[in-house]
Amino acid sequence: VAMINIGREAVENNRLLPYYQPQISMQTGQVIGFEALLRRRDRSGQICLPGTIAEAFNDYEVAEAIGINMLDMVIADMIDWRSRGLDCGKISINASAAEFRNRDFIHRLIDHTDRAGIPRDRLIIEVTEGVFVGRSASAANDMITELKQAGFGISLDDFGTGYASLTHLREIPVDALKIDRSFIQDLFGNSGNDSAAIVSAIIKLGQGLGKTVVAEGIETERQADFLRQHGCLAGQGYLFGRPAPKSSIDELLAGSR
Ligand code: G
Ligand code: G
Ligand code: NA
Ligand code: MN
Repeated sequence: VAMINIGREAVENNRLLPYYQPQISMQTGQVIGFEALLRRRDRSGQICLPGTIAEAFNDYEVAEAIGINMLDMVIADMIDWRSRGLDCGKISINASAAEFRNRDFIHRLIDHTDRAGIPRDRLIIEVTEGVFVGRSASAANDMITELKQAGFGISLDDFGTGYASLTHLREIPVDALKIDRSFIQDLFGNSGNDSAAIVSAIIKLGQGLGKTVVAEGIETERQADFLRQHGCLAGQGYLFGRPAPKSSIDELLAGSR
């Protein structure tokens, strides 16, 4: 009996969709882009809790199918925004380890963006360190280098929670570091002094390396103030906007035009 994979089922029934969360310039408060985040509808059309599809990524074939589906939808949305004269800025998409095992990934990205007439630097590929672990690590390094050479942006997600991240910073051409939200959320919490030291060090590290630093999971003005004072230029989090469906983003973009 074939195992039912909730991800495959969702792809086949067109029940996946991207939500978009704004990324903000911490200096001006302006939207500089969005992160596309995968969401799933249940049979009744309700949006399921994020995370209820996480285990689908354990099956590499399904993970790849989800990635293809997601890219199709995000590109279609970018085409629609452009056709309506709405500037969505840079769009970040999350890549899974499965996609890095297969060179179809880079071909697909180039094909989709070029056919849509979207400048490649409008798309940022977010990778976690999971991509660099295991047998295909050096292949993943090579593919990131190629993605960068092709003109796409590269962002290191959940920075600070993986391991050997500093080595990766020397080996792969990363444009941006995203400080993991656990550090931001603890800034004034139980080990706030430690988190503050870590956050300010990551910001300095990014500055020294000439990389954009994005703080994620910002929920309070107090956290935002700390980050601004320490020179963090970009932020993302509920304080600025929750992940939202395209229709809401349309309104946001039309309102700020
Ligand atoms: O918003 P949410 O709780 O669903 O995000 C949970 C995790 O899933 C995050 O780590 C995020 O990076 C990841 N994620 C969200 N969307 C995608 C996607 O389209 N592809 C992949 N591979 N991961 C995603
Ligand atoms: O790993 P990644 O950074 O892609 O994870 C993104 C996840 O973080 C998504 O599930 C998104 O819904 C969630 N998220 C975004 N902003 C906030 C926030 O301010 N607080 C919390 N708790 N989660 C957030
Ligand atoms: Na991400
Ligand atoms: Mn993250």
